[in-house]
Amino acid sequence: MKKTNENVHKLLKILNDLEYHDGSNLGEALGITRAAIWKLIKKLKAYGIAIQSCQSKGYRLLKPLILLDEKKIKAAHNTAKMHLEIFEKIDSTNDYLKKQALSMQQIAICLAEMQTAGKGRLNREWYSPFAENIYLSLRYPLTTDISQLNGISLLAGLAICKAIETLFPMLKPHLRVKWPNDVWISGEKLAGTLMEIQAESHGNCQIIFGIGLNVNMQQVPKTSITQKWTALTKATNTYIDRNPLCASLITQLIAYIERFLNKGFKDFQTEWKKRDALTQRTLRLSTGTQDWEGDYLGINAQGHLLLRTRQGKQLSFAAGDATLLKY
Ligand code: BT5
Repeated sequence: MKKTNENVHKLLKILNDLEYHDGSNLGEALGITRAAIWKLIKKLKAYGIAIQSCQSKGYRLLKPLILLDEKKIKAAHNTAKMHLEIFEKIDSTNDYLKKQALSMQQIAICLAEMQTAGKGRLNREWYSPFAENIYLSLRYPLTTDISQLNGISLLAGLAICKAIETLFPMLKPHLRVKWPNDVWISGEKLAGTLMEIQAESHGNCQIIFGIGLNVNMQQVPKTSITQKWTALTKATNTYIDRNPLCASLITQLIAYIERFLNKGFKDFQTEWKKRDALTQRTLRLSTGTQDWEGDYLGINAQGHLLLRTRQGKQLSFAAGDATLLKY
């Protein structure tokens, strides 16, 4: 686990013009040796960054690459209330916040350029390549009793949609939430969320929202993602600076949590319905121990999924995986 090296920031700022830069000139600009530049380049290549090396001309970045930048992300927020950390490489941003014992009064945010053990639900893997996507966790201290938090995990997907459409209004008609924790564009997974709760002995609890949002990812090794996926770059046809998006995600997530604390999940039901990817679909619901098939009837005021089975029985589920069936 380490914070992003300042020299990596400086080097990429120069290479972002996609022109060749000679090792000695780069060394001069950064105040380090040519050998140190070579080492940085080697590290970036090992992270999967496409850099062309040419003995006579130097180094050239093949695609633009803007790193996460604390100043840009913080500029949009009241930072007194917030503790923000950005890592170059970490196991899991959610796990990091779970291990930290920060003041209960502060909202804590952890971002990383890459995760080596990014996780989904039920210990599934979250594929997290370097500097392509957003891996963000936000911890929010609560004094609410856990029994009052029904449905809160569904907020993250709604907040992601809102954050994206604020910056990319043309995507609004295409963004969908898929119960319980996905954001989809055209039936492909754009983002996944993982909510974890830690209860404290004196009745307080910490809630950690983890967001994995595909931004500039274009290709993945064959076996790393086991379902259809997409990324914002595909939907917008541009390279996207992740910094304004991170700021927007933080703003919206905090706003949605605070609205939930004031009004409860009921207040989000209409919004969920508008964005629901499962409306009028037939699906298979797997709980891990059993599978059910039937018609989707929406979600209830607790955020539970409602299903009418083929036998006409109505069931509600607090957790599970939903798969669309084509009939
Ligand atoms: C999720 O789980 O969708 C929750 C993902 C949460 C990831 C964030 S990243 C920041 C924070 N820190 C963490 O360690 N985690 C959170 P689930 O519904 O179980 O979906 C997992 C499945 O999604 C995998 O089995 C793959 O099929 C698929 N998947 C993995 N990586 C993906 C990616 N980058 N894009 C789309 N799908 C992916």
